Amino acid sequence: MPFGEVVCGSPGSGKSTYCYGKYQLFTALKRPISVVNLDPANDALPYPCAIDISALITLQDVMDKHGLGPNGGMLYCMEYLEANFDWIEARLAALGDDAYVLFDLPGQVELSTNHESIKHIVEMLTKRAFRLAAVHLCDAHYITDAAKYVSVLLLSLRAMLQLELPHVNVLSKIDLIAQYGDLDFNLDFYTEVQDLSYLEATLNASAPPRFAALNMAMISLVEDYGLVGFETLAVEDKNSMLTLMHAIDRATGFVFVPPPDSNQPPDTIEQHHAGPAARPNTYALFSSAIGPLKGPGSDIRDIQERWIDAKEEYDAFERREWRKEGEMIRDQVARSGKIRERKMPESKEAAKESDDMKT
Ligand SMILES: Nc1nc2c(ncn2[C@@H]2O[C@H](COP(=O)(O)OP(=O)(O)O)[C@@H](O)[C@H]2O)c(=O)[nH]1
Ligand SMILES: [Mg+2]
Repeated sequence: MPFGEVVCGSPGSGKSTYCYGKYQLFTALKRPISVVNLDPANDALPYPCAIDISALITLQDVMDKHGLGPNGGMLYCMEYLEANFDWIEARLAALGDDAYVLFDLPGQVELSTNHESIKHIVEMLTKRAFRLAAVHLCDAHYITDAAKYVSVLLLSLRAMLQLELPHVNVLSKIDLIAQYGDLDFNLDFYTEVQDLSYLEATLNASAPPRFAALNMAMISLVEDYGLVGFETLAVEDKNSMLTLMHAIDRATGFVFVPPPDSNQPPDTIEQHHAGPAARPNTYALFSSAIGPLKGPGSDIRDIQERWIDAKEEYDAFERREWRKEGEMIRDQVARSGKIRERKMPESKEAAKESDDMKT
């Protein structure tokens, strides 16, 4: 049973960078991963791409052939992909049952909020036993302005209702948040979306009074659903990537899949002969799935400290650690170079000896 993520979000929210970051992380963790580029306008892909929509259709060709602009062309490409679903289906099947697939979507917001093609493609994948989660990236700088924050909440809610997948909303580029000045509230206010009525004063100050009631109605709508919450992401930070990975593994159900070499209590893994993704793991049901997320950066207060309250101290600490690591690697390289030098004369002598033997 393949697992995967539908990575969506507005242009520039960091989707392709995230896919590359996750590719590197999973490769280091020795977890399988394949990235599928579904953005026909993506011409410089940062990651090694398993399937690329450009092999089927490109935005430029569509625009030239049908006289469409970039937005209309993009919708055409998605409809074309939907109509040719067998093209992508065959390529996904070739990745195998234990694949983990990231779908890098185009940034046009309507694709994940009201256009039907992506929704239908997702439905067809789910029917073919794909266990998917939507990972919706929103640039964290929007939370610095109350009105923009409300629009991000509505956008996230709309994407959740449209895609009908387990959904993980993410405030991306959290490492840059301190650049935009002080936040009105602590980070947990924005990520937990608990009591939005506190935004009233700020919203009313920034908009004409007749919009006040509308703003408050929208806020209470989001609160009533109680669905929207956010994880955070700084793509270069390992702890941040790992915490997000755990949250997504819960959403997709991957937490129930034991790693191949895992040391589980006896009789908790059934069907030992089956591939890892096909074995139910009773132990994980009780241990990992319902327990709190653990590890550095899994508490939002840690993230507040890392990226807002004490960013400079942490940055300086990390720079020192990197320097130490760099020096260690340099020493190791120098030492192994010396060892090789010592070995070289021996091997020359050995070569001379064997020449003598031949003559
Ligand atoms: N500082 C920082 N920059 C990021 C992060 N993620 C993405 N970016 C930058 O944001 C820009 C847009 O990213 P990209 O992945 O192309 O966005 P996409 O249009 O959603 O695919 C690029 O310049 C990235 O380097 C992050 O976590 N931190
Ligand atoms: Mg992109």
